Amino acid sequence: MTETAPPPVPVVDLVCVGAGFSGLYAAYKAAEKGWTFAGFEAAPGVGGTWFWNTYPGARCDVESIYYSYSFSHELLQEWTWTERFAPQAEILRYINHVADRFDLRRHFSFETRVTSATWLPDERLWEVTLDSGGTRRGRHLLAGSGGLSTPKDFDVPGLEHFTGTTVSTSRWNIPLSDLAGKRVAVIGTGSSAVQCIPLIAEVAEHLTVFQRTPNYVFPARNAALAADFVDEIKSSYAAIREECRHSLGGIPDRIPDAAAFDVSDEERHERYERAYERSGFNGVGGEFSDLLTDARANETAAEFVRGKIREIVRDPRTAAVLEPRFHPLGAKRSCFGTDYYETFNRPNVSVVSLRDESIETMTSDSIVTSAGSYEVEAVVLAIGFDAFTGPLFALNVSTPESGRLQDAWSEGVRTYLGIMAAGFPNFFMIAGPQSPALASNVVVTIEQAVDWITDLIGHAKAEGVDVIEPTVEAQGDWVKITEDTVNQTLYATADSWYRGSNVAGKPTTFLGYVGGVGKYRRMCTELAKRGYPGIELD
Ligand code: N01
Repeated sequence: MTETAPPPVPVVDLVCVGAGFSGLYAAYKAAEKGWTFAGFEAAPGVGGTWFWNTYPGARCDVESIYYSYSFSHELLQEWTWTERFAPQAEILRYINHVADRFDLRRHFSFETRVTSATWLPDERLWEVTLDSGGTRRGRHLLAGSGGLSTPKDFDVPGLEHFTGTTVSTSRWNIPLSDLAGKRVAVIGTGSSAVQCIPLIAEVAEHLTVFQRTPNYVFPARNAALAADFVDEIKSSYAAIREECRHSLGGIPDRIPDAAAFDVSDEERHERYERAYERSGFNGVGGEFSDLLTDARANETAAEFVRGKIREIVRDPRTAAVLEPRFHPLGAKRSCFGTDYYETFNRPNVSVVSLRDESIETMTSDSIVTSAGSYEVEAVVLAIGFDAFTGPLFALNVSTPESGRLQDAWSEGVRTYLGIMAAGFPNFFMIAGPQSPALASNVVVTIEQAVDWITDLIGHAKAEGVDVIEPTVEAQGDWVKITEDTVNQTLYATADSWYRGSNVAGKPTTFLGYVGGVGKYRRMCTELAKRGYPGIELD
């Protein structure tokens, strides 16, 4: 009997990493264009971030009627959101619905992680290595791996000594009831912590919150969506979504009509009160035109929030610890919670300021700080993500000429439009670093990026060329635009994942374009119309 070699695996048009919002839409577009597509997803199901982030209270702080796809009129009409801010489970149901509705699952291999991606210059294609042992080749490589999908390492010594329950918000894997009756610590006070703290407080015997930087937390004012409101939205969904595409942050703009000091102190306070009731990203932080550009103006809004904290939190010492004083309002992501500050009035909740006492180590049953020791039975790590570059570097993208992406970016991120990188042909990041993803309703950024990338690939195909790469000059221009834009704002003044400064040793580059999704879209569309200057087609 003669052995026959297995048939060669065909080269696909697009290899894509991730089956979240990005990868699913890329698969949809590829199918629409008749291109072959091979997607790889480490999780057993679709959803990306929304598959993994199942901690108690997880929900999106962008309103559900905006935080969803806009590419299909039928989809917009048939899906009905039930709450102003959708909980994680509902968003995951939605993403599963989309995958089924458009038959997208068949394009993906699940429980399959891409461990490296190598450009083969002679063949002019990418070869990805999979943790299942195989490889796959494609003409173009798309990273739909998300910006907030690689959990940050806990950079405090001693966690390995702790013998109680340890769980991280970004990989939550226990029922909340496992924390019932226990002495629990939550480390971190970002968006994830703000959402889970009130729910953990309800079941824990005692909850100690270890806070390094107090945040500005606004009441989310989540509520069920009334049927007539949903009907009204659906009757004008197309127009609403078009407005989002041309906005600043991917939700309808609420253009401020005044600067903070254009109005009297009384009027300013009244307006902050109304904005506080409204909540959302168009709340207090969006009330005046100069809140993100003028530190004095910003301080009026910051002090308003501190006043709210003093009103809500009964113990003045606790209130003082919770008052945000170390960065301007909005310079790092504001948080939206339900009963967050009220939770600190509970007798079973206390807060430790890590600015006054730092964590030195952990023992089998305690967190030891410079001032004392806190006995706990469970530790919840809500310490955030190695944003944008973490997921990209995990792909070990490399070319023979440029080496690995992490080496090319060793002194900071350099992209063209947050989509491509010079030296890495046919490699496309969906909602990547230096795109508007960081400061926008990310679904709007994702749809725009996938549309633009697939148009560009279609253009190259039509021209009969198969290598697409931005020039170093065009990339330098884009990096400068992102820097000049952010340097006009207060974003540049705060340490956070926005700048990479939350991860030890990570070069600090601002990881987003903050000029607005509308302006960005216009620039990208103009470049396409002009035949993609700044990109070499070969
Ligand atoms: O992470 P974070 P997150 N010791 O980086 C602290 C999106 N999101 O998962 O500020 C002690 O914001 C850290 O302190 P500091 C959203 O875009 C959205 O909460 O670095 N503390 C901080 O308090 C968000 O911005 C939603 O001083 C340590 C916290 O941990 C992004 O995801 C919900 C520490 C980390 O906060 C990330 O949010 C959830 C240490 N060693 C997430 N290391 C919604 O849509 C870190 N910290 C509602």
